[in-house]
Amino acid sequence: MNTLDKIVEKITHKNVYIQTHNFPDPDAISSAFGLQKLLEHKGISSTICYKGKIDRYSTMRMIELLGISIYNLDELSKIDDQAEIILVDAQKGNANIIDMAGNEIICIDHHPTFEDAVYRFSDIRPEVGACASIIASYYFESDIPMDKNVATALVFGLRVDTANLCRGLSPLDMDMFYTMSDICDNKMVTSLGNNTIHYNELTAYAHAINSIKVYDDVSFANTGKECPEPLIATVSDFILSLVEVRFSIVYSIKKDGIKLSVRNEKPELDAGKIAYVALKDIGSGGGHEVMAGGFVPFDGFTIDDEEKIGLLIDVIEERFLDTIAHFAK
Ligand SMILES: [Mn+2]
Repeated sequence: MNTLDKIVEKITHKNVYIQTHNFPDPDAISSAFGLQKLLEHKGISSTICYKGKIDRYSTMRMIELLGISIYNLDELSKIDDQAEIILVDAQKGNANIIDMAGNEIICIDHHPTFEDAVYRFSDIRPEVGACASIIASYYFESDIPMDKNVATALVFGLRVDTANLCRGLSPLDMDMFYTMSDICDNKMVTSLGNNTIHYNELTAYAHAINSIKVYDDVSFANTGKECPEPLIATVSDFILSLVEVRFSIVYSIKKDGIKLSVRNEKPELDAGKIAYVALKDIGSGGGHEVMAGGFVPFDGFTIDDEEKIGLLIDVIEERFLDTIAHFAK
């Protein structure tokens, strides 16, 4: 019995929900789209849904060009408590996914598990670079033809999650990339990959470049007020590409606190641990060795109190530098 049959066997409804993590990225959306077509092949219809916003230009463009139907949970009518939900690129109980109405019966993901959850079926492979590769493998395993739009979406998702085949790449990712490159629209994949920055997003880069402070090889940069979360992360990737920077902390001042994105390329440091320790007691932080995030809420003041925010940023910087010095020993 192949994996798709095991999945189908656990579904009892005619229509299921495929839920991605909040603020879905190309990997999450292409995985959901690929799974939707597979289920369709088995006579099961599905609704792809998410919480939050899709605020990257290239992600929106992928959805439009490939004709992907995806719904914000806020625009869907009330969901039945008995609804069947398949989670993709996320796991139950994680901070990046809301608990929607219905039962999470199946989970397909490539993130490490932090909280144990029970599903009727799960395929969780943290060693794989993109969830899109797992979904792609179901097609070849079960000999179901993959259409061009699905291949294009999956290849784009795979490329984004593996930083163009340079980050966390597993043999499965390479295998799927190679196999799908014959099926997908390569010109469109290139175009989606080239057009990743929207004119409006340039201000976040400009703000970060103008505000950057570098201490040895650790940098702090501010993307400006109310910067969307995926963009803070992309700017942090960009800052890390500087030769002089090997540990990057990029932040944005949001309505109720400071949102941070951390990137690390020093093998002796762990970005997740450092963010966790540095922000403990004043906020929260955590993540992987190479990428992490955090949030520090305002304590009794608002986004307009420039002076208090300036002081809070000084505290955050000091805490990061102290924590890095502590772990570098
Ligand atoms: Mn992913």
